[in-house]
Amino acid sequence: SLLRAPAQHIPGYNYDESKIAPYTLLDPLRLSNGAPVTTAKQWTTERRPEILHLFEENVFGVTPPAALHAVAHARVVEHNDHALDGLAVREQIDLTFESAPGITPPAEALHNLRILLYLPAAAVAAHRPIPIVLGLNFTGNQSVVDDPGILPTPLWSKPKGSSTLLHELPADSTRGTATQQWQVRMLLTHGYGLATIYYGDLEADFKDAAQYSVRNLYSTPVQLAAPNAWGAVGAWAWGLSRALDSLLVDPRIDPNHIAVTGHSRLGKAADWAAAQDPRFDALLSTESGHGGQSIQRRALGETVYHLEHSFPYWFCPNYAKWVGHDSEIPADGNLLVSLMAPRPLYVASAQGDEWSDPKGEFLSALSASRVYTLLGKPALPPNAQPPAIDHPIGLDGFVAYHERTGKHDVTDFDWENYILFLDNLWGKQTPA
Ligand code: GTR
Repeated sequence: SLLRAPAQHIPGYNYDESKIAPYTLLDPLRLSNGAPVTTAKQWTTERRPEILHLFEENVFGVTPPAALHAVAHARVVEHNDHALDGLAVREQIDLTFESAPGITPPAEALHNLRILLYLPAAAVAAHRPIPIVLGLNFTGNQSVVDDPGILPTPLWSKPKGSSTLLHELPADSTRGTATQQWQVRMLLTHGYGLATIYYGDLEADFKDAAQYSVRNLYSTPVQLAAPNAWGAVGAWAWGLSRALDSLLVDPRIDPNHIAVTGHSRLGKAADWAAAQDPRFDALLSTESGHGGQSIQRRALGETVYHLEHSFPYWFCPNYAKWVGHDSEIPADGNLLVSLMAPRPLYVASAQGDEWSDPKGEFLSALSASRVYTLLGKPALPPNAQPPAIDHPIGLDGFVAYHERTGKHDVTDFDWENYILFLDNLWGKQTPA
């Protein structure tokens, strides 16, 4: 099923470092005309836009201007001052999107996004500005913590052997099933709020489900077929920015301390959201892998072929050009994470997730660190080596990395270190 972690070791793919064909990393500090980038201004005005454009044209597609100017109506549908035994203020907010002028979306197109927001009750009472972690969830808002007050919204599924997509309210038994992956109580007790949205509110994660996507509110079918049209990752990333719009106008929230997080395909969405939208103040990305933070030209584990074969709708049509040409892709993971600079970046890997190539993710963090250094922020030193398992590095700077024990997943270890990293940068929050 969709919720199952991918096979840890799929035969037919290379997992042997010694069998990687010689490769040269793309250089975040060299313009495509070959000129070196030596000043912060050159980075910001020349190289950064160039890299963003490479990702729009080759990987994720262009988020259309009409979508960036989306009109949304916000409505608080639920509010509770004593959620989670008094630990939290809980709020559930609906954003309803209008389609762009001149566009008539199919009747089935989605246009409602439900934000679940938890704020530490003590910080709200003390009027302290609250830092927030925002992320897309796989299994519905009701799954992130065992809280009967969470209003469930319909989830997408496709029963085995059927070709019909279902969009149905989840069973009560699914409440809190992703507690480990979200660690809501840990965040709250450390003074952080959590905002989360269900990715299926934006686009169903299935082949041939494009008619339901919010993309239809801003792009015509002809526009969606363009070689550089946005795909599902673009839609999910866009949704993160719309949730951010609503967090930024909430007077309880610290507008300068909003981190975005995501795991795996939703890590790719978080990477792409943070790359495009400088209002995200930090990126905490767990195992976003190939098409995310891994180095595609290493082709260790997942390949463009696999991504394009299984999930063509995640990317722009142009991405198919790189099938079998992993080593030539002009927009690679190290360039994607460099777009975070100079904002805090945490790259998290897992030892049992060879499919996403932990070393490739490390090399991306290391390569992007050069940009942070140019911009005057402490990051990984050029001679840094992949750290020992379960030993994060860079927690005292702007670029951190770890490879933890365990499989493709999000664990309390990931969250403990995300919190340490943010505490070091943003100041330790008063405990709840
Ligand atoms: C896998 C995909 C990975 C990753 C993962 C996930 O099947 O190959 O790139 O995104 O799904 O989202 O769990």
